[in-house]
Amino acid sequence: MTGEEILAEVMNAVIEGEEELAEKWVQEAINQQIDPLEVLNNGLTKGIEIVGKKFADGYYFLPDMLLGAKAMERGIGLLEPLLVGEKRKAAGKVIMGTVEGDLHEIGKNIVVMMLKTAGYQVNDLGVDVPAARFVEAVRAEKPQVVGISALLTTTIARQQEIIELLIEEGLRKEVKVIVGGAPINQRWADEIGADGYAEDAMRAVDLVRNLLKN
Ligand code: B1M
Repeated sequence: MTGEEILAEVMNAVIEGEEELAEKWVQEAINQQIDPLEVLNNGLTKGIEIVGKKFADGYYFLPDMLLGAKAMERGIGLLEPLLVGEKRKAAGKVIMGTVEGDLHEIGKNIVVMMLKTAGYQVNDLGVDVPAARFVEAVRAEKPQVVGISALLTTTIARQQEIIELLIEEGLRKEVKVIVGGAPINQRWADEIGADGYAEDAMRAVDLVRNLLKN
């Protein structure tokens, strides 16, 4: 089997929501020494994007989306140790979470994983995180960066709420704020006064690196 065929099987396992097949084919990709990032981007992520499209088009329902997410998470579980590698001295501290009312975590988890790979210490607050919890974590843990993920057009306003609360509490100058998630763009980031926006996990790492240089 070629690498491309294996990646297609990984993608199909996510589309079909087959956790065990996702594990089988990701393991096969690892055995064939396919770059783990390629398995993530051209196998698992491609699959979940198609799941999202089928949902938007009315062919898939919520349980199908959930099964796709579970298959993707199983695959990521196998890739994570290969991507994160050994622990190094922390390059900086980042707090990350998905906003209140939003349960989407796969993208945020990938950003967390990539930041750890790049040597950052990351405290992942999880999903459905209230603004006050972000602010409390900034106060208590003094990170250099706080990352806020949102995947729903109905929850992106929460990113702004967190920035406003940081201002109110006198903490805004203490921390850089980055935002991301499928509905987010640079214009929104500028509008709410974030320090940066990243379209994907690799760019999020570059963004953090650049912000901490200045
Ligand atoms: Co939902 N969902 N979902 N969902 N879901 C979307 C987002 C949607 C676009 C599907 C669609 O209609 N096509 C749609 C949102 C529409 C909108 O608001 N515009 C949607 C909807 C409507 C919903 C529900 C409301 C459905 C319902 O109940 N009727 C519901 C909401 C629940 C809630 O949150 N309160 C819901 C539920 C779910 C599941 C729970 C079933 C599941 C999530 C499971 C989980 O996360 N454990 C789910 C899934 C899987 C999806 C899709 C299919 C995939 C999301 C994903 O994981 N993508 C999604 C469709 C899609 O996005 N194409 C969809 C893969 C991931 C790698 O990409 O998350 O974009 P992404 O992350 C990227 C970048 O965005 C970026 O880097 C990541 C990696 O490269 N990034 C950052 C993300 N965060 C960042 C932070 C940063 C920087 C970069 O700095 C801080």
